[in-house]
Amino acid sequence: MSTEGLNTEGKTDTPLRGDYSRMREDYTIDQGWESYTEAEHALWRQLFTRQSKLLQRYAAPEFIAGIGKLDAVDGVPHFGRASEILSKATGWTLVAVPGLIPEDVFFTHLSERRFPVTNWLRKPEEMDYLVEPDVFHDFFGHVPLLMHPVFADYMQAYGKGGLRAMKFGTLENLARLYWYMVEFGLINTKDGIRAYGAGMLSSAGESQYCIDSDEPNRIGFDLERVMRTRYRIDDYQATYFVLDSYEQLFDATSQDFAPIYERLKALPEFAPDEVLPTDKVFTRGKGRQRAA
Ligand code: HBI
Ligand code: FE
Repeated sequence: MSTEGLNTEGKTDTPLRGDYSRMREDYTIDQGWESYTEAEHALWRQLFTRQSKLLQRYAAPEFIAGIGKLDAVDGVPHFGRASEILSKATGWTLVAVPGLIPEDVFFTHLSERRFPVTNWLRKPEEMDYLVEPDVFHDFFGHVPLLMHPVFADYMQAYGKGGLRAMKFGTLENLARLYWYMVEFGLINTKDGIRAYGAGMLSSAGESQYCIDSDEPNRIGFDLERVMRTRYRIDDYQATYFVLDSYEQLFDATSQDFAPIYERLKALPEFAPDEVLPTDKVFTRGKGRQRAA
């Protein structure tokens, strides 16, 4: 299986850092849990502790509930043991992968309730930012919400939708849905807007930024609006989209996308920082004040 041209999550053809030499046909590998060093387990605990301190203030309650049941505090989690907990909750299991995998392989796993989790951990100097998702991003960021029945159903529906989108050649629209609503999604709660997206909750900076900062827009979720909005991969988001409920996301993704794709092909795309007159605006940002 080749990995060249593996352009995923907006990444260009930078060489992938995982070991793809031993993977199976479906890109899965053995996690190699026995090979993690004590230094890696200590780095995991450091990352886990830092993010956990932020959850009460910034994370959605369903995320907090999920991570609390996954027994991942003491070190890099064992995917087999975590899968036993996860499968009892929602029928999902985790499969170890060497890193980013082709879209069709990724969608196939999701459509069969398997979540691919990278097996390598970042280096200490990458505490605050790394280019490719590592085991901390994938596990701490993505797995807690797979414990939530409605979000778990959404992720399977997303995988099935992805396989269909590839037939229509409309992957870009669906990748935006994943980016904005799986990696960087917000949800409105009785205590205010909270973060549930994997990309923000695995990042100390963005967990706080997405809630506290007056720079970004926060706009009510609308499927076609999200599918038409470009995103950037190398900075905090200019716009975050806000769910009323996870059911809203599941319902939006359970419909037939074909007519939507037809409509979208004829319509213009939006820049990441645009605000439309038709938007349900929670906050209109003042824009990114990048350090000069
Ligand atoms: N591969 N391992 C892994 N993890 C991802 O999150 C992932 C991927 N490949 C493709 C991909 N995400 C994105 O292109 C999604 O939009 C499909
Ligand atoms: Fe991710």
